[in-house]
Amino acid sequence: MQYFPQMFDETAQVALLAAARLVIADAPLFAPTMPRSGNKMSVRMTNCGPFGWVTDKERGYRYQPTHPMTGKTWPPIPPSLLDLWDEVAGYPLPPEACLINYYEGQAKMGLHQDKDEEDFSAPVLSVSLGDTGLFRVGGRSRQDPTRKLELKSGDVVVLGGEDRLAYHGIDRILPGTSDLIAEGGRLNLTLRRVTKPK
Ligand code: MD6
Ligand code: FE
Repeated sequence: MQYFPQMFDETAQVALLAAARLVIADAPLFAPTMPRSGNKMSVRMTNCGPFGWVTDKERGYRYQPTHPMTGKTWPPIPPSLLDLWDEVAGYPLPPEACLINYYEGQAKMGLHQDKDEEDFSAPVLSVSLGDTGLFRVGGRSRQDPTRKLELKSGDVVVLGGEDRLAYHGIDRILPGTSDLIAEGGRLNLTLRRVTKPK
């Protein structure tokens, strides 16, 4: 795992937030549900890029080229995120999906592995905006010990190599810790490769 605190300065955060708002205007945040149980996740999400990560009770976790509610293709990944990928991913092909998670209030993300991609040789890279998130990261077994990290607005995390399949999650957010997002809350944008290169 690599951690780059304050990779985006305030000006860059404002610009990335504006880009994220444009994505959300075209591809509205939706309330994902867990496979089988159908329980609602506490985050809302959307995507940009050729593929988006979605989940629902009937069909479970998957990537698909269209928004589950509008049926439209996802908007493109903002250029600043493609530049970030070129700078830190160390992978020759561009990201194919950018998942945008929005946390407000008590929202959290349980300990998980990102393993719905065909290719684990590419890292998964994330940018945080808005309120601080309490991130927890462990090892490749759910039982491995975990450590905590405060992800602040502008911070970047890369899970690659040995840690590509490390368990991680968000315990909670700290409301009121940033004034970047006027309505409060936290956005996390994760860039991924989805397909195996031929
Ligand atoms: C979050 N992040 O920060 C959740 N996944 O809200 C992730 O699930 C994540 O930060 C893969 C790589 C980096 C991440
Ligand atoms: Fe993840």
